[in-house]
Amino acid sequence: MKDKILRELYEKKGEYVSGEELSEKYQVSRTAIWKHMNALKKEGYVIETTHKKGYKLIESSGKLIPEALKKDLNTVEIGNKIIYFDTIDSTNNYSKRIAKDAAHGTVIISEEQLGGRGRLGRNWISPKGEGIWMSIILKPNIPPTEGMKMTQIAAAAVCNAIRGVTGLEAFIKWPNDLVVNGKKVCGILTEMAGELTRIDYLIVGIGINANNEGFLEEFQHIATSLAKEKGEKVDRKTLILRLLKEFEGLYEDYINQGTLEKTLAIIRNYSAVLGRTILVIRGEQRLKATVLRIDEEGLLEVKYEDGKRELLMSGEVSVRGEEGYI
Ligand code: BT5
Repeated sequence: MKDKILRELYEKKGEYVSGEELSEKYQVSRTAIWKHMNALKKEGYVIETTHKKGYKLIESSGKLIPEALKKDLNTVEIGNKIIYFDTIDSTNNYSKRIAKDAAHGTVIISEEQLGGRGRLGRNWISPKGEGIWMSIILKPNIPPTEGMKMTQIAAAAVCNAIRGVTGLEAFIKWPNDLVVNGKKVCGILTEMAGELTRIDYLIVGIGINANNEGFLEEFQHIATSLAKEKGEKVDRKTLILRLLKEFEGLYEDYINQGTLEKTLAIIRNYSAVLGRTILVIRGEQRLKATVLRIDEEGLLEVKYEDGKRELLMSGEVSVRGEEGYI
């Protein structure tokens, strides 16, 4: 009920909504409406109340609720439907639960994840209200072998969005991280379901440390947030809107042209690894290598110390800097 009331207030933001009308529409008492309004105020919404006219939403609480986002969203398909949670296990897990029946482009956002996931069963720390924890459900007609390209499209879109909105110099640490000043600000987890020859759906999970203030001791040397690097808070809504727009542009380009050209241009231009010496990590094994190029499929070509060359696929390896994270 509280959500329904919030939606009503949003639709008429800046105008009064009468308590009486709400109570009739939803068949609840005016006292119940008043209690819900108080609960919303406690959550940070600024709601003006006058005895005669009713309730007026002045300011949202900075939460990423769909009504607030959709008002300014400038995409065709991505984000047409936005599902929002205050808290959830993981937006990727939730996406999996609904993906079969969900429309292409559905976006799932949560203020907090209690079981946020990274690759290979690793954890992703997702504190409440601080970051952008979201997933996009995609249903492209492409072979499963192409699925991993979505990670690169997402990385390029996040990179452009961070640069455009914050002015920070974000770089892409192949294949799925974004770094600012050598530390991780974003991770991407792409998951897929389907058969050998056909994708049922893809889920692109994106975690951005927007306004995180502190990190657990164990992550302090590898993780940072946009706010920490910029010295001021970042408007999460503006960043998401830009990200979805950038993502849709690059995605459509790939689907229509069949090439990753635009995405690759961004990935190469803002690469944190091209031309550098890195460590290639596969399970327990760590090998020093020089990064030669990112090929037309988005694979990373490296040259090991013994002269051998290899094309790395994104799913199988991690890369690190020789000394630090990158
Ligand atoms: C990733 O994995 O970087 C993918 C992260 C994807 C998170 C999004 S949030 C929305 C969606 N729903 C989910 O459940 N997941 C996606 P990986 O490359 O495996 O990196 C994971 C490692 O990053 C961890 O082992 C930590 O060392 C580190 N880490 C964990 N939380 C972090 C954070 N908030 N910021 C920076 N590093 C973090």
